[in-house]
Amino acid sequence: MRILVASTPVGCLGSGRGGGVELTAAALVAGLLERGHRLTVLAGEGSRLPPACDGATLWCERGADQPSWQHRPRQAPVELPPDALLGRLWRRALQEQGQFDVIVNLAYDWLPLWLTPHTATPLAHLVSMGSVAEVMDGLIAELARSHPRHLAFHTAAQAADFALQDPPRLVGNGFDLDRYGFQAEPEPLLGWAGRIAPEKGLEDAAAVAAGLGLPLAVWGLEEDGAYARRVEAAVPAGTLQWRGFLPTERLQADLGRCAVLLNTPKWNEAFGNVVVEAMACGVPVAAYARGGPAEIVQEGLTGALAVPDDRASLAAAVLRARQVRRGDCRRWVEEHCSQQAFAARLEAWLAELCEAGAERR
Ligand code: HBI
Repeated sequence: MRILVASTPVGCLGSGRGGGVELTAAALVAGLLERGHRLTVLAGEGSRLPPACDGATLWCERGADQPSWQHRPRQAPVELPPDALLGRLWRRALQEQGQFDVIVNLAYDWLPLWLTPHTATPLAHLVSMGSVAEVMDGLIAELARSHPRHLAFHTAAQAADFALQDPPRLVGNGFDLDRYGFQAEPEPLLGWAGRIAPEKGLEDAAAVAAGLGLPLAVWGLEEDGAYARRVEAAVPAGTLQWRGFLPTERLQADLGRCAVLLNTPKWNEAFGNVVVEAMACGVPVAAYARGGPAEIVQEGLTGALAVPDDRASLAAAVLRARQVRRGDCRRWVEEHCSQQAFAARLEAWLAELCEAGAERR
């Protein structure tokens, strides 16, 4: 198929500002290229794709980032900044749609979803988050009724946030596992990775690490500096080791040295990429039983699940996770989250959508 992938209007690909959707975009493009499809990526100016995506065409548009829905009140209206990147991305997608069999949308935004009944080329929306805004909840519920084939989600926990009539199309996520090295022998070090912002719950991981007397290495883009300072002030000096936002190659080399990764989402994390990245390096995960991570962490096999927001439960989960065989973590990811498995699920979704479209015409 000739596939156009319209990216998120929050940051450009490779900046880290787009969060998990950047990894998803890379795996989606590389995985579908491997299956012989023709890929074009439409993204913000300055976007870069990893080498595995070299076979794809990259179109870039300039413009102002969309404000992230994660940092807006739930009742916030849809806003378009002056010179909006989102408007430019979708002007270009509509202009060029005739060249493509399907357009895959990765933006969690009103405009692309609203356009679904009005395009000649079918739009396929991979919803990247759980419920974060009422206006988006309403539009997703409406689309689930009128155009159910056009929606896919990463996990059942994420899809359960929305009023869907039919069982949701779940595509999980995918990773280029060649980029992650398995490390059999850990150091007495705990790990935490993610955007450093309140919805990610770093304060709980810091408290548990301090309680266990182990250092906590922290990777991720410091989105909220004041929050980071508050977390650091609440634990003994030396507990936290700030490692910054690292490109995958360096992240996985560091991450793999951890005994356990702690995952502490305070929101309904749609998937939880860092959980899979850690397991790909052989690192078991102690996670709150909430959102996507609760479907990825297999209790006793790849890690341990804790009662959400309960630090004592999380500490106990860390001790159970340390007993897990690290090879089982890597094997589970190879079986469920490889780029190849993800691309096969995506192809099935897109092919069915295109066939349905063909019938309708
Ligand atoms: N906000 N408006 C908007 N649009 C997006 O595409 C978007 C977002 N916030 C976060 C986000 N995408 C990605 O970080 C997801 O991977 C979570």
